[in-house]
Amino acid sequence: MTTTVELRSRIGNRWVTGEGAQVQSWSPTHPDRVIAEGRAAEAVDLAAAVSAASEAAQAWARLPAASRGAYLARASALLTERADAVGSELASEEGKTLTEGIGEVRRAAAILDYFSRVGDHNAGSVYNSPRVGERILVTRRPLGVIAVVTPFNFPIAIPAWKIGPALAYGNTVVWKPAGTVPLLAVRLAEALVDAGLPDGVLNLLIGPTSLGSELVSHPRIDAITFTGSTRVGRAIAAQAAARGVAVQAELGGKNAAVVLADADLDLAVSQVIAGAFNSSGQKCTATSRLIVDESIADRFLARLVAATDALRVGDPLLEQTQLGPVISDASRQSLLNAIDAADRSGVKRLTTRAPRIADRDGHFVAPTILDCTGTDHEIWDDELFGPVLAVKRVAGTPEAFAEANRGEFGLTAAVFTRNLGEALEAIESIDTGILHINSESAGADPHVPFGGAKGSGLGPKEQGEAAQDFFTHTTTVYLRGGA
Ligand code: UN1
Repeated sequence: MTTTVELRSRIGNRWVTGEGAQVQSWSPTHPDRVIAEGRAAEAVDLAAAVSAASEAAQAWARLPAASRGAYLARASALLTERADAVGSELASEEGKTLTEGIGEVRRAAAILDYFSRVGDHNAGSVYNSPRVGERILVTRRPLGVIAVVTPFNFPIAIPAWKIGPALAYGNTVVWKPAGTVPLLAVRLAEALVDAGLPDGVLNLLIGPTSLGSELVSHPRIDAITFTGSTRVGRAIAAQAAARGVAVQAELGGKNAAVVLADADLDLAVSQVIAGAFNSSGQKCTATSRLIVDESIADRFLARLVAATDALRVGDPLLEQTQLGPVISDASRQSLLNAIDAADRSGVKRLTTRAPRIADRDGHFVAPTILDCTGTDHEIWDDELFGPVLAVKRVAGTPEAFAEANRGEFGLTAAVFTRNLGEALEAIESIDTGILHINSESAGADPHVPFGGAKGSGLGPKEQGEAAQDFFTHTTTVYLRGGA
């Protein structure tokens, strides 16, 4: 991409140039290249956006759900039409490969398509009454104005799975996307605006992190949906609890892949590589810990390491590239520092390529596998958010599952086995929001719940029917005839 795109916020019925400082997004591949620029929204813009969302809320809530869904269906069709162009912008701005970028735009379209049809789903329930001539209905109402705060790593899919259900269930939205990926936010908002969404129903604020903090503490916000770090999510939740505002927070992960003695090793190699290194490991669902039975560890790790050393790292827009850069220089530095610190304390690097790729400007980190067996280094427990896989060898299934349960997180896990009994035991003993048996730890379908256990999440899960639990509240109606 050679031309710089102009960034604007969406407030009420207008695309506006913000009142704040100049902001840019930069290519993580060519860090001197500006992808998009404009002026940040400021306090006055935020106030205008919240007012616009409040004013639009009642009429939007009263529209038939099918009519609300029709806007989402049109936006989904527009995104599908634009998938190649927007996917390429995604790869340029965020750094995941072109295939992943286009795939993510299509995924966002599929998510909006799913939520376009929830008007046909169950909208409540009916109970018998202990009294004559009465029924009890449990109906659903929207919450009002939702603050949506989203991370950089899925710049269009995560916003789609928050904004889609927020709107489908009758809420209006003020959205603050990550400062590193504003262009993709504009592209999703454009699809919804071009679909004819009524004014004020979706508002987008381009700007720095501080703007997100102001948004979530605004007194006219009725609920907050957030994806990001456990630290920030808990701070938002604590503050929101003091004001009685509901929070849905998708937080960190340190997800294990467990390869048991009887696993299909070819399958496990390919799935662990996908889980650990797709999107350069920048997924809260990425495989960042590998727990492998010692009886097959040498064989398995030899294959895994060879395949990892062969991954092609480079410009995400080139077809042959399998791993792009990480999002920023700060992220690259902190990954390299963590690897160095592990190195110094006896953790063994199994991959042969040096993690630091010195001959390129971009924020590249080579995919790296570290053997932590017999050590107690924090790299086993801390979320790094990059292409780094920590390994431990264990003796048997109980030790493997105990190790998978270790630590503060519980977002996803993957278990590789051909034994149904072991698979059932995994379901019983691993405390996680998502469990994959014989597939990689990342990925999520729109029609089923997504979210974590333990420190990985707060509040109702996302997507599927679970989204209704967060984006609506119930009204219990004791219904009698008037006579
Ligand atoms: C996926 O695994 O495809 O931030 C989605 C994240 C998650 C989404 C993961 N909330 O990485």
